[in-house]
Amino acid sequence: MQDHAPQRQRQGRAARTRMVRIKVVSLGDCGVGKSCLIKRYCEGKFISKYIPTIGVDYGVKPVKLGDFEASSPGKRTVRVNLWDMAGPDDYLEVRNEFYRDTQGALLVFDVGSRVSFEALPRWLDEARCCGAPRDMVVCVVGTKADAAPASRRVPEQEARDWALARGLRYFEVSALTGASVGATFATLFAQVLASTVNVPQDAVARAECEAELLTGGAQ
Ligand SMILES: Nc1nc2c(ncn2[C@@H]2O[C@H](COP(=O)(O)OP(=O)(O)OP(=O)(O)O)[C@@H](O)[C@H]2O)c(=O)[nH]1
Ligand SMILES: [Mg+2]
Repeated sequence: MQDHAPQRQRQGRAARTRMVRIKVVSLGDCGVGKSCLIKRYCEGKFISKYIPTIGVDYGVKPVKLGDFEASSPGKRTVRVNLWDMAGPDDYLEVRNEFYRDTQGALLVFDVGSRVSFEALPRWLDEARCCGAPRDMVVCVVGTKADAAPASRRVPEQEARDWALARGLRYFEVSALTGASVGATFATLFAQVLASTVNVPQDAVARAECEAELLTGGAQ
């Protein structure tokens, strides 16, 4: 059947059908660096002053990833909806509203805080109890990797083993220097896309090695 809709309308419709949206949350104790990690990725900035998140912050980010390139004609656009959750217990009721339909999670601790590492199982439990899907992709992230070795409280190998034992990927990052921030997000997004919209595995592999695949602000 012939489509009589004006061209602009048809283009808008086509763009919408090519659009893929994914929902990602950040989890972890207060002060571990969730907001700084997201800010570094989205804006390429680092804020040294601690500004606790009140409840939850929201941002949306177009990304390009292998065959899924933002705004390029004929290719599919990925829009990532990022929900940055506050760590304190007081905000459980707020976080509770955001776990459903979540496809990806950054499970964050500070490599200089043993307590924040030991809290990780509780964060996974909270996500599951609050309705996060069973197949939600989780990346474990150790932050503040720039800190002096003497202040480290969680050896990298221990964190890597903890993640591996649960079938999860582990990244050690610094929002201060930007180290591994792009690769972390690229891997998470690629794994979510691979599990939800059949992105070829080679796109996942490329994303894992090439942080440059991401658009603006990524390091
Ligand atoms: N050196 C260093 N400091 C960091 C890094 N990431 C975060 N910080 C500092 O850690 C503090 C807390 O960072 P936030 O990102 O606000 O922590 P959060 O996890 O969002 O905390 P809540 O919102 O309270 O749950 C801030 O003073 C940051 O500057 C990092 O990679 N390196
Ligand atoms: Mg925060």
